[in-house]
Amino acid sequence: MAACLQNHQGPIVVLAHENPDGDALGSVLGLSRALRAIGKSVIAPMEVPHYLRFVVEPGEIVAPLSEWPADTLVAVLDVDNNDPVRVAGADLTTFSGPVANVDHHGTNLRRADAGVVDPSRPAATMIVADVIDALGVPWTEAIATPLMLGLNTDTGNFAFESVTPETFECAARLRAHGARIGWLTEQLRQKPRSYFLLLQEVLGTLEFLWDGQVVLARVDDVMLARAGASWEDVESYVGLLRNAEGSRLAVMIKDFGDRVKVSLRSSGGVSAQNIAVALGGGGHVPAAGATLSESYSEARRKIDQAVAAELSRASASTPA
Ligand SMILES: [Mn+2]
Repeated sequence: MAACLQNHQGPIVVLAHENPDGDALGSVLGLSRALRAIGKSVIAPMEVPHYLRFVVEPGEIVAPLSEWPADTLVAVLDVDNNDPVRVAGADLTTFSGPVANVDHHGTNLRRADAGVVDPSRPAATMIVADVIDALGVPWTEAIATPLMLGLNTDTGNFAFESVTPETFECAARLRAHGARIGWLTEQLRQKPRSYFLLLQEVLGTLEFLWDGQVVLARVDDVMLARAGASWEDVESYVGLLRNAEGSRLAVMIKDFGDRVKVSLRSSGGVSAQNIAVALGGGGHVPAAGATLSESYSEARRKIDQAVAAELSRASASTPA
């Protein structure tokens, strides 16, 4: 991977997955800064979400590309290059040059001209750190900080089961190189005023169902308008609901009028995935979602049915 980047003389376009998170942006910034430090011409196109803009320096991220510069090498980070629909920043299906890939998703098909795919790493930035070592780029705080951002966000602040001893070793290394972990944490905790104003609206819809096993809330664009909020503000609410003591299922419903989108988080033997699948959606056992093309009241009836079915399945298979 390092040799491929090192030997390429033309521009290097660095891409990550759609709906970029801290690991996607951290990987792109860390690798871009390292490659620029050794004189490479780097183009990093991405639509950076509002809550991550604090870490981006002016000019280093550009708008999505509409055409490919001549003699380009593409480095695809934190997503499989064989899944071009999920790759954002440029249309990879129209690219015929060399592609390098760094990813930590187990589903990666491992077909690239160069690459490192390691699902044992809880963040892609851990692999990028190894690539930077192999490139021999001198470490700086500006390179270490975005890599720490990826570690921090993909491990839920070093709190998930995916954290390994190597995760802490990598964090220690980045910290030794000056990674600003306190600043990152402080910035990531900041929420815009609209987040709180919308939360106030959403909490007004809160329902504790099934003796508190299910926590449900709803949001629509009237609430959004009153709070001056965007749909991005809604994303973290389902994670807040799942912290309700005694709950096994959090349900966040986005009501778009003619359709609804349901986000589900489950624990304690309940499968969010089963409910999502019953509603025509999908996802993982602890986190899943579905979109229903009907009004809230129609959709709500189906959601309640699917929840009831899953709760009775879960209590039958896991005796209290
Ligand atoms: Mn990741």
